[in-house]
Amino acid sequence: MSDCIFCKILDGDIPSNRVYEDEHCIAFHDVQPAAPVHLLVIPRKHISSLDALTPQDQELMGHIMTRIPEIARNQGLEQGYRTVINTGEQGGQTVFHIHFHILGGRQMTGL
Ligand code: DGP
Repeated sequence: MSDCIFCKILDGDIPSNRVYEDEHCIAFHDVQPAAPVHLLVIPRKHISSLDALTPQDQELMGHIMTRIPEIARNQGLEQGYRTVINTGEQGGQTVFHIHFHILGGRQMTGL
């Protein structure tokens, strides 16, 4: 998607601080961190949001979910972390390329 910020990050057209990558996904630091450690994990495939998932994406989503603990551990989040997926405007989604937030490095409160 030519106008997608995260596709541009994937292509290297927008710089990012990558901490993980494989053939299906990458993880990088969020530019507006809401916690001492705030990472975003995104699939290489452009999928706009949870709402746009199809059955064909099941394996890809499972792959990302099973990589998250390893990514979090490698960033020192052995004490725990929060994962968030915002969906749609009212869900607080601002970038329409599906992404998993990983937040940690402090006590998470509320929801
Ligand atoms: P959300 O609100 O759930 O759609 O989260 C989008 C996140 O993406 C938000 O926390 C800020 C982050 N973000 C937006 N633009 C960039 C960027 O160019 N680089 C990085 N690293 N993060 C970005």
